[in-house]
Amino acid sequence: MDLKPLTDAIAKGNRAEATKLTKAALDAKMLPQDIVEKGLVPGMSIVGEKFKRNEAFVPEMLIAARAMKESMAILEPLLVKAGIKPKYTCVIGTVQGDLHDIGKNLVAMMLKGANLGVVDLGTNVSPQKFIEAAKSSNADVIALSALLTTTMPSMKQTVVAAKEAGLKTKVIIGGAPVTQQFCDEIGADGYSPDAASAVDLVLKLMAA
Ligand code: B1M
Repeated sequence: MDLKPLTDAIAKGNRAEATKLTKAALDAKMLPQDIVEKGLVPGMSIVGEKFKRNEAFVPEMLIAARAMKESMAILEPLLVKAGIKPKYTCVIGTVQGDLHDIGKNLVAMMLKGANLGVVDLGTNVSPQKFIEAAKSSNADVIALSALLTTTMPSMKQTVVAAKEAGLKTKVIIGGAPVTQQFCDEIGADGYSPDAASAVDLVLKLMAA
């Protein structure tokens, strides 16, 4: 079965069509992991690329992510049954003292859209909580979001805590006041300016 119409349905955020085509792909005996990798993920990539070029905005991403979520709800039990897990896991959260979560949620959605495992710790997350979650989920990446200049120091504290804990987990950072220069200053492993680029960054770090 050609998965291009499913990819297009995700990119357009057409939930009903995406659900129908996901079921049709299963009826056609396609493997759930192939439906995810070759049907759903490319749809989110299309939206992500448009977002980077300012051709799509937050609402379009939210709508596409919702369509992806509904298709994933059909596929997830089958993936679990088959013992298939995402290749990489990211722990994500907004740093201590900071309650902004709209950007962080977008990043989490794009990571899920790329079929990465996501442990979302929410907002106001202490360095210790990031480290504990990274250990318990055996995470490959810790992704930190901050929207306040006053909470950016918590990013540094988390980078230091990860090093002190001897974690091999990569720490990446983002959020409106965060820059590549700040990333270099605090010794984080990477910075991304937007949600779609966060996926590219994780995949680049994992490939290295
Ligand atoms: Co607040 N707020 N806010 N706020 N708020 C800002 C951030 C502010 C710039 C407004 C201003 O003064 N012009 C200012 C910060 C100034 C500064 O420090 N530089 C500010 C302030 C001061 C405050 C309070 C202190 C206000 C007060 O109480 N006096 C207070 C702090 C509360 C707290 O956190 N402790 C506060 C509260 C709030 C609300 C609760 C009312 C609400 C948050 C609701 C929520 O998130 N659930 C809120 C909002 C909505 C904003 C603005 C208006 C919008 C933020 C937003 O969601 N942007 C914001 C002003 C503005 O930006 N215009 C402002 C949309 C979002 C999609 O963008 O989060 O940047 P963003 O995410 C992007 C990228 O940055 C990137 O990807 C996303 C998508 O591309 N990204 C990552 C984000 N995280 C990433 C992580 C990564 C990678 C990329 O990991 C690797």
